[in-house]
Amino acid sequence: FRGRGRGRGRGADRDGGRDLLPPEKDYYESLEESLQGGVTVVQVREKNADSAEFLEVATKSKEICDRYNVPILINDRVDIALAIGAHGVHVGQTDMGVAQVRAFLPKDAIIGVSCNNEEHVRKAIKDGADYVGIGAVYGTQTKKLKEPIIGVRGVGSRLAVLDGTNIKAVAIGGIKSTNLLRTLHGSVSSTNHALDGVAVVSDIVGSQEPRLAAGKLLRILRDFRADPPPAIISSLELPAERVIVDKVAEVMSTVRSINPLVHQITNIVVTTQSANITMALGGSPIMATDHEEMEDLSRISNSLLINIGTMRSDELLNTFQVSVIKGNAGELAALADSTEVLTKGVDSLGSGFKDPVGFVRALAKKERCVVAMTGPVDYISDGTTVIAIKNGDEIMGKFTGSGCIIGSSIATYCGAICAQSESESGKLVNGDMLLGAVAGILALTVAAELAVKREDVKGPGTFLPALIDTLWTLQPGTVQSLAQVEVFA
Ligand code: 3NM
Ligand code: MG
Repeated sequence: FRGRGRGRGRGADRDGGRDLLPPEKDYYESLEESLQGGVTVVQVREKNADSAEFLEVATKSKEICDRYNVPILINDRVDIALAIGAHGVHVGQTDMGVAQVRAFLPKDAIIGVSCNNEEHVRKAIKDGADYVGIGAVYGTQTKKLKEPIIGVRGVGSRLAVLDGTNIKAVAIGGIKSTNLLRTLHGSVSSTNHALDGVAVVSDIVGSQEPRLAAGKLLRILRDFRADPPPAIISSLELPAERVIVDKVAEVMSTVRSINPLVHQITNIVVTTQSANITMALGGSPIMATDHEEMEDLSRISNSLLINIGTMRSDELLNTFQVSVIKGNAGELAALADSTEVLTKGVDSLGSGFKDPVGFVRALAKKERCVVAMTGPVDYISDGTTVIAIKNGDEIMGKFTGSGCIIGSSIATYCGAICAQSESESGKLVNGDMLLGAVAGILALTVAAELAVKREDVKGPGTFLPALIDTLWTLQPGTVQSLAQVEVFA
C-alpha cells in the first residue's frame, strides 16, 4: 500500500488514523483512552501500511479493544481480519464486494460498506451488508474523497432506502462534537429514519485527550437519543387563531423588555433599514460582517440573521442548523427544486403555488426547521401546522428590501424568545421559533397597513420612515385587534 500510494504520488490515501495523532501521542494510548471515553466500535484503517505493519497494529489494537469488550473491524483487508479474529470488515465501493467478503469470514462477522449515494445503499441491501457508512457528510482532511460531499441534508434520502431493513447506518466525514447535534438532527429521512451512530476519526484521534473527545461525542449522541430536540418547539395550542395572536402580543412586550441583540449579516442595500426596523421593534442590531468578530459575537448575540439574496443557500444549510428559513415563493421554490414558481431577480413571478399550505409544510418538514413564505398572504410552518397571515399592503412590494426587513423582524422576535427561553444552551432550537416567525411577520404587516394610511405617506419614499415610526409605537393590543390569521392544523 505504501509503495503504490506514496511512491507514485497519486491515489495516496491518507492513513486516516495514526498520522492524525498529535505529536508525542502514542497510538495505542490514544486508542485506549478513546475506549475509556466510550467509543463503541473501532475500525483499524491503515491505508499506507504494508501487511506486516498492518497486522501488528491490528493485533495490538484487538488486544486493547478486547479488554474493553469493544468490537474491532478491519478496513478492506479480509486476510488481516481473519488473522486476528476481528469482528468484521469494512469495505469501500472499490474494494472486494460484501458478498465475497462474507464468504471468507465466520457467519456472524459484521460487514459494513461505505455508501455515497442511494444506489450504493440499494446495492448494500442486496449484498447483505450489516451496516452502511453514509458520507462524506462534510469536508474532511482524513481521506481523499472520490465521491461528492453529500452534506447533512443528503443523509436522509440515503437512510430512507434502508426502510424496512434492519441494516444499521452511521454517518461519516468531518463529524465533530461541534456539529454532531446538527448532524443527528438534520440526518433524518422524511420517513423518520434516523442514524444509528456516527463514525469519527480526526475529532478523536487528533485530540490530545481522546477520552474527553469521545466522551463528549457520546454524551451528545445519548442526549439526542433520549431527548431529540424537536425540529420545532411549539407552545401554540392549535387550532386556535386567538391563542397565536395573544402569544404574539406577549412576545412583542418581551422584545421591549429583553432588548435582544440581533446580529445581522445582510446586503449593503438594506443594512440601514434592517438595523432601524430592529431598533423600532425594541431590539439591538449588530451589523458586523468582519470575519474576526464572528466568534465573539456568536457568544453574545441572541439571534443571527443571514440574508442572502441568492440561491447558493445549499452550502449554508448543509453546514449548520437554521431555526427559520424565510423567502418568497420563488426563492423557496428554488430551494425545494420546484419549478412551479420561477424567480426573476428578487420578485416572484406569478401568484405562487397551487397549494402554498402543502408546499411550506412539506419544505419545513424536509428542512427540519420553520419555513416562512412571504407574499400577498404569508405562510409559516413548522412541518405540521401552517399559519397564514393575510395582513399587509401591496406597497411592501414597491420598495427594495421589504423581504429583508421581514427577516430582521423575525430575527428580532426569535432572538427575544431565545434569550428568554430556559432550555439548555447548545440545543438546536431554543424556544418557539414558529411563534417568533409569526410574530415577526404579523407585527411588520400590521404596521404596514397602519403606516400606509397615514396622511403624510405619499408613496414608497415616505412609507418607509412612516413604517419605522409605526413600529416604534406599535401596541400589542393593536396587533391583537387587527391580526388576520388562519391556522391549518
Ligand atoms: N470515509 P474524519 S470520510 C474514512 O465518505 C472516511 O466514506 C469517508 O474522518 C467516506 O472524521 C472518511 O476525520 C474520513 O472526517 C472520516
Ligand atoms: Mg476503503
